Amino acid sequence: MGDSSPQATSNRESVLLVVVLGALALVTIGGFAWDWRPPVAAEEGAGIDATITYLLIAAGFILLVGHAVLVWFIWRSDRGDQPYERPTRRAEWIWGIIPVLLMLALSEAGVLVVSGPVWDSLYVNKPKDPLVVEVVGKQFEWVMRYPGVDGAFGKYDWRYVDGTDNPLGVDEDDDTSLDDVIVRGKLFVPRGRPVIVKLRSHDVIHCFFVPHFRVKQDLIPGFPTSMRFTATRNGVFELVCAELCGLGHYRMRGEVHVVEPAEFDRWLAKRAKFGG
Ligand SMILES: [Cu+2]
Repeated sequence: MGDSSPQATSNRESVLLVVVLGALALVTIGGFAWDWRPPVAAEEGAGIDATITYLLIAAGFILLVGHAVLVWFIWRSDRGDQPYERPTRRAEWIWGIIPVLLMLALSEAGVLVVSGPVWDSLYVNKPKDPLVVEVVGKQFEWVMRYPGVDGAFGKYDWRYVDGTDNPLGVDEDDDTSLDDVIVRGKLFVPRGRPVIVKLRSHDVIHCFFVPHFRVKQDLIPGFPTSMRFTATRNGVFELVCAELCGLGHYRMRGEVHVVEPAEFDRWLAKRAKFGG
């Protein structure tokens, strides 16, 4: 028969705890080693990646240190059947506050410092000569609209929506809409030029997600919003809806085509205008 004294049982439990927490630590470290992100294809991507990496390392560090301290405390306070001695009130306060301050510095202040520059480039600084394009999410497709040479988008109204000829409900009596260009499923953008994407939803909540650009923005019905990116590599990138939006959610995919600026101009000029 094995030793079944309280001391031996609690030692066995401590060993088991160390094994479980050790396995957890290995999984955490493995998560860092495996690079699951697709290669970046937008200027802002590097800053967003830095923020994600920082958060993972900070959270992983806190997890590992927290568990190491936990194991140490359990080990240290394992006195068999001796009564528990409560530390002083002062010691409890000090050792309660120090981790809180450390976590605040790591998670809040650290993120502000690391993500500050990319936040500015996404939300504060005005981009130079941006291309403005409208992207509308609807069950279950992406519809893009370019403003044409006048640089203005025509008005739209839900009463004019027609699934085949006018998916966005653009008002044909508005002169600024005549040169608008509407494209379904494919977003063409020039390489190296900032793109402002005006986003709105036609029906339910969707989410504009281009993994290679590290951009993801929800589209809430009734609340038009916008986001921006500057593509750095030519190619075709996946555009997906990252918000469960109905039975056809899985097929709500599009393509982002990044091409040279001259090629983009040629492509846009060849598209049919809304006014015919
Ligand atoms: Cu969707």
